Amino acid sequence: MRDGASLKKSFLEELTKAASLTEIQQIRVKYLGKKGLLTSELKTLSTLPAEERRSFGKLINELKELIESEIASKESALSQEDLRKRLVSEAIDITLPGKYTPIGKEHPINKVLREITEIFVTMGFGVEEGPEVELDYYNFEALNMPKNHPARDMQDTFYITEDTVLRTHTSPVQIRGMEKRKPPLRFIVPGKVYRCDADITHTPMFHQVEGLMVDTDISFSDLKGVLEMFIHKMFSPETPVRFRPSFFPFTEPSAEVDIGCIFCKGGGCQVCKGSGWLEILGAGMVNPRVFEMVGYDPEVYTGFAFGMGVERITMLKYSIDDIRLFYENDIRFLRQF
Ligand code: FA5
Repeated sequence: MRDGASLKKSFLEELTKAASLTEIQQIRVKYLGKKGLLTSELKTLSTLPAEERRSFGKLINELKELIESEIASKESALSQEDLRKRLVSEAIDITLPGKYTPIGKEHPINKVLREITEIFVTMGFGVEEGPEVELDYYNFEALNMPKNHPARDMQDTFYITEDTVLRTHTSPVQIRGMEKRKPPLRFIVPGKVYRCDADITHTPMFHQVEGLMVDTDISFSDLKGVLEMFIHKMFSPETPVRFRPSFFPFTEPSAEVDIGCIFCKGGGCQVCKGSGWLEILGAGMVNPRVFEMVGYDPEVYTGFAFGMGVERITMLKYSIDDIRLFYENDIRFLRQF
């Protein structure tokens, strides 16, 4: 090496070519590392005649300083360049208009389901769920509708197999709930149900909320009290309520419950077909046959049950005249609630 010129030359050439911090690091190791070129030269110092040592040592030191300072300035130049490139590529144009991300809303049916649930929960009712693909036994048989019972025709059923259906109502969860525990009990069942049915007031999938209360001394007046309280909270405290005799195989006696037409206030209009009343749910005292099916003694226990259509209640609450609007997913319609 002696004058260090060739080492300096090759170092400077390599450094000029280096395009990344990693390459610079490799050059540093090559020259200044433990086994680096300059380090090996330094090791030869002790073998030199005394008169040469001083000047050679000086040369090595100068080279070392040069290499270090060249590397440092190249490193800083590269980082600056890096930063400049990043600033350009990540630049944000703050004058561009913002991107609009629409915020979703709760579906009106879910909103009303939640409101119904909250009202019953404040009255001490629990909340139960059951399967939507249901056994014929729970959907019909245990509800006092044996095979070939004419009442089965009241609901147009989607059959999956001979013994499995898409549940046509939430009433099978009455049976499942009673099988699970002993009275006293009171719960509601919000959920989806299915019927082969479609027009402006019917859809193949809709929602019901079932209610069941069983104890040793439940009477029809308890049913009236609970439902009146629910209707007054759901609509308004002045809403008139009427119970009309009806028939369901799983309740006896049975009733259909009407509220005073909220459109014409009872005067008679197209919606209530001139009657001044609108039907909102079916209800009744639990048929003793149903208690027998779940092993409750009908001599000891009485109870009431009811089932309401959630779409129907939502349509009345918000004056909507076509049930299909709920399921067309027109955002302009859904945003209104
Ligand atoms: C029943 O489903 C009984 N399980 C209700 C019941 C429960 C009675 C407990 C007694 C004791 P119904 O078939 O009437 O009853 O249906 C109840 C409500 O569901 C109806 O008042 C109506 O609001 C709604 N409904 C029925 N079919 C459809 C449909 N295709 N689309 C939307 N709503 C419907």
